[in-house]
Amino acid sequence: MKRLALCLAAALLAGPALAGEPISPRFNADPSPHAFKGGYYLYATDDASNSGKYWDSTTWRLYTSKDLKTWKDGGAFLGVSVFKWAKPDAKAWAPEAAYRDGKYYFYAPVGGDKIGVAVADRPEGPFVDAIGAPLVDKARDANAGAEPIDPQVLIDDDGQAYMLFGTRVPKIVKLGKDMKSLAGPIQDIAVTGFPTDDPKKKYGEAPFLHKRKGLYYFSFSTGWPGQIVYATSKTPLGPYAYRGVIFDYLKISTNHQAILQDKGRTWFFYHDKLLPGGGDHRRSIAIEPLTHGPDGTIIEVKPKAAGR
Ligand code: FUB
Repeated sequence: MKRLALCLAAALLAGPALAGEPISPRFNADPSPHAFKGGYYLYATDDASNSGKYWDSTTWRLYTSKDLKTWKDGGAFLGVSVFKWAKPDAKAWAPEAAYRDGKYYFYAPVGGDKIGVAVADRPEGPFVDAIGAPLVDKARDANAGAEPIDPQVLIDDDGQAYMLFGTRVPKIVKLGKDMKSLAGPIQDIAVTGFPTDDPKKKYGEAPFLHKRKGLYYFSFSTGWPGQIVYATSKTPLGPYAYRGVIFDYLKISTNHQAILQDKGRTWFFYHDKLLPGGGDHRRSIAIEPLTHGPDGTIIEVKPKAAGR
């Protein structure tokens, strides 16, 4: 028994296998995966340093990998303290990162009402506040919505960057070429064609936009608890037409996905209650392959991970 426990611990420390196993023995959530500099960088909410009763961590975590299988813990690489305008105990929620013109940008939801942007020369930092003020501020910006959180950035093929964010009403805004300014109004994203027989099918949080074969895929969680569903459009600003479910409800209150396209393959990142002691505020990130049908439909992801 002791030997089995030791083997399990060693396997976790050595790095989990792909397909549904937690990427780390440490709690983490809200994946933001990127292929940067020939490696993989996964930015995350820190679920190990919160109170266990709420998502009140004030730092973000970074994990790196060469193969998506073995992940190295890069630690608490950044905290809300980098933003001098943030309260010291402001909660650090689902982050995002992007690369442009030799710089790495980190989009940080701070305190539930602001999104900051930090910049670095390397994906692991050190990051500094890029503008000395929030990029989005609920109290300052028209149509920022009730809760400007969960930023996600897509740089389109024509170079235009879009940032999505928001709870209950999805928002999208063009970013300037500098990646640290808004280049237009914050707009609501319209989704049409939700199934009328299921009132729970509506936008909740975790907006994510990816593009495949010229089609824009907008995925999101339907709420608390939430399914991950998706809608498509031929234009980034929408309107989007509902297409179906990517990932079913979890036995925890939040569901939050990210999609990574790299080297001809597509990966679905999510969090769930996967480690002993896991739960609503003690989540773990895992990865599954994502596949499409011949018509572009996304095939629902059904992980076989431990704990399911
Ligand atoms: O981690 C805190 C919040 O939980 C995130 O911002 C949401 O997307 C949900 O996953």
